[in-house]
Amino acid sequence: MRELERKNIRVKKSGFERTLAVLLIVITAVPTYGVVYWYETNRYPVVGGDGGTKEFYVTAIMWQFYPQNITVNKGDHVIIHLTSMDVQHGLYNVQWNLTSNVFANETKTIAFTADKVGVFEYYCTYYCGIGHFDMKGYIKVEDQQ
Ligand SMILES: [Cu+2]
Repeated sequence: MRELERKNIRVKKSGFERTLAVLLIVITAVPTYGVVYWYETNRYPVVGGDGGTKEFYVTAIMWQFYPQNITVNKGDHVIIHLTSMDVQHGLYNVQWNLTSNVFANETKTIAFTADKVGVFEYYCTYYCGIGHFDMKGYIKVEDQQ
């Protein structure tokens, strides 16, 4: 091969080789992305709280909340510190009437008692770009009984 290159002879790659190269990239990239995405949206960074208190940091960034899912137990006092990484974002949840509004690099804290069991959605209330209407997060409240 090197000998051929030195003699300035072009080694042609077949279409099959190119297809194989692209396929290998796809085969390795897709699961990597999947694992990273799953990890980022499913870890529960409980940063504090003892007994009946659970405390979370939630980051709003175009156009997602990280972590997207948080899990608590019924009866927990939940504290959420919401931070925006880029532009203005809002937060609204109908079950506990949670409202918040954060500018870039601002953090605000909301708190409530998780007195209902189920999966509850909250969403961004401030138009922040094309993905705004899909910007949602979920609070899962589990019954301990
Ligand atoms: Cu938004």
